[in-house]
Amino acid sequence: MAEDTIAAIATPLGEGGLAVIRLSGPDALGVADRCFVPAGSRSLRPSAAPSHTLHLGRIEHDGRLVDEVLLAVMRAPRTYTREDVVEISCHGGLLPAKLVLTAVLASGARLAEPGEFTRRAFVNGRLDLAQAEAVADIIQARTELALAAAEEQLAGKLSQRIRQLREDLLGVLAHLEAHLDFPEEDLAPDTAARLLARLRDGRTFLETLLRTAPEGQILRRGVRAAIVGRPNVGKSSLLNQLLGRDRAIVSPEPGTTRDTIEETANIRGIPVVFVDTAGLREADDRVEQEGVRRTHTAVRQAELLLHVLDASEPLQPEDERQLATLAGRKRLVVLNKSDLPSRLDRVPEAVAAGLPISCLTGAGIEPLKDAIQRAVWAGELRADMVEVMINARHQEALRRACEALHGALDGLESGATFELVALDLRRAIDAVGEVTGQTTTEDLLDRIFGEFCIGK
Ligand SMILES: Nc1nc2c(ncn2[C@@H]2O[C@H](COP(=O)(O)OP(=O)(O)O)[C@@H](O)[C@H]2O)c(=O)[nH]1
Ligand SMILES: [Mg+2]
Repeated sequence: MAEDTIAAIATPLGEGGLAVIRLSGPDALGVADRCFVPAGSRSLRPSAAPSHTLHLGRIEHDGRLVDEVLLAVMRAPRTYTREDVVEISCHGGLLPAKLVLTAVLASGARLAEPGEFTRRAFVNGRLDLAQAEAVADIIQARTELALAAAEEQLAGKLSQRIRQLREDLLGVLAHLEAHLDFPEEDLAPDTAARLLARLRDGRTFLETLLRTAPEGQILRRGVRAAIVGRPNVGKSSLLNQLLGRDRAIVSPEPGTTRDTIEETANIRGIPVVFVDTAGLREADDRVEQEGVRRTHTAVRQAELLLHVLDASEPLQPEDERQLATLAGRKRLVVLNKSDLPSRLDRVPEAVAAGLPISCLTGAGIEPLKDAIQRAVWAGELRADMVEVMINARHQEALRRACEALHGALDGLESGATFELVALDLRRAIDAVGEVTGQTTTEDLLDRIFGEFCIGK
């Protein structure tokens, strides 16, 4: 258990109805006693109050009133951090929250580091590492599907399976190690077969988990999709249609969009970051050249391209050039202005298979969203998939675990010494344990919790 008491503003900075200042540590109640004056003569000081009770009063600093507040007393161990926790709700707004925090710090608390509350929850065994990461995912979730996945992870769905796997592998290791101690006894053939089967099951399970990684990444980070095409074909109009609001300037004047615009839209539960680009043409003026340069960057970084063509005009040489340049990329060809008579004839296959839409009438936008979903999401959106969606860190650890397990299996099958097999198996077990934090290092914890916001 930590020895010092930490404090931070737990709500976003800015104006609002309420702001919450959170304290955690062995002296949380003592700190509260020193700056909180309960309302009413018979009210209890925080340190005398029962757990999980709420108290009206005021925060004072140097004898002066700071703000009228509600103070929640939560005693260890049934708290977020498993330490004594005090939460002070004051009036929203930057100044009240800052001054209450100042009063709390002057009363003996220390300013918390980013993620330090959640780190304490982890260190004190309230959450494992995958669950702690889920807290950050919940805060950052941009679609309900992403949130559902993060909530499942916080509830421990992934952790349970990882722990089970680790237990299974530890069981096999125990067998091997017992045998190492008595090398003169041969392993009974049926025992050997059973151990092999358990390791193979473990490997299959790891491979299943690893297959959820791309979707897990998508839900957490979103997918980048660049909208490209010649000027005036309707790229900015398409961005606005996909967002359901006017974000980009639409104009009959070619070259209106000079900078790239990025916005996240919820496409069938998937957060898609759409980038409206300036177009890929040769530009003469400086600003437009810079716009074109940024377009190239956006195209390079995108996982999906929406290539917009104007169906009310014949295909231009510039369209054909771009179609050829981007042929190797994951892309959807979109035939805009389908409300006008089509003048696209004798077109290449990629164009013939394009999706007709009209940004003017909204026709074809819903089928386009379906096509975007299919293009970025390999499988179906199934509820049981959402239960375990590993993140990039889990993926890296589990890939190492899988490799080590392959080694152990090869060893067993080819009759390598048990010492070598046990070595591989131990590596696999350690790597699996990294996911939940059963094996961990201070560096890793610094990295994970350093990405949290202060007050979480
Ligand atoms: N008729 C018709 N006009 C459109 C459609 N989409 C865009 N436009 C018009 O085409 C022009 C260029 O649109 P804009 O979105 O600025 O194109 P961008 O240069 O590719 O970003 C504007 O005058 C739009 O109103 C459409 O589906 N039908
Ligand atoms: Mg534009």
